[in-house]
Amino acid sequence: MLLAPPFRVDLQSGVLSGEHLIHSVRRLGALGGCFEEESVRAAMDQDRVVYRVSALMPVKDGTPGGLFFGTSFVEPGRVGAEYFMTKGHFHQQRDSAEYYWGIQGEGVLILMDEQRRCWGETVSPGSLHYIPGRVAHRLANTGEVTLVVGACWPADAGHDYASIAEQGFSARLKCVSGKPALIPQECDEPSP
Ligand code: S6P
Ligand code: ZN
Repeated sequence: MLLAPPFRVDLQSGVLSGEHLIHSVRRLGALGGCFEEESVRAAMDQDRVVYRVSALMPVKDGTPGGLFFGTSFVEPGRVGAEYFMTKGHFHQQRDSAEYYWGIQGEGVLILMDEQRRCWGETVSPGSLHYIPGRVAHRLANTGEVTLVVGACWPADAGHDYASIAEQGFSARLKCVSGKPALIPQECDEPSP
């Protein structure tokens, strides 16, 4: 017996279709404390969409052995010098890894380990990114069009947003002289 596929992904746009899809949207108004220049963010249009996520969740959230598949759409824009970006998270199950791949646009995947060492990988159509467990991750759009990125992660990974809300990432991605630069926010070694 041959069955039609229950889900589809448009390979050009990253748009998912089928059942078990969850759609979420994050607007500037829901991203208080995320960007360095909070007063600039607060003065902008709070309804402006920063990013959307579509996620295919064919099993219950938390199912061991299951997989989720998603597409993130991050809009172009900046808050001051800082590019529009996702909130970012560690996985609740710290060992859970994830794949990202670039579909459209230009951006940076900002990564930070538990020692708060931060680095970035440039994202572009066809780029493939393995995010190991115990590494927080966030996407920033450094281009002029919507950044579209695919993702696949364990259904029991969960999301720990609280650690990032409390401490943030140790570096911020800013536009410096017209180009993206990852600017450390902390000294590596506190002076004695
Ligand atoms: C899930 C995966 C992505 C993000 C999405 C939005 O593990 O990493 O689907 O959820 O990019 O980012 P955030 O930080 O708001 O969940
Ligand atoms: Zn994740």
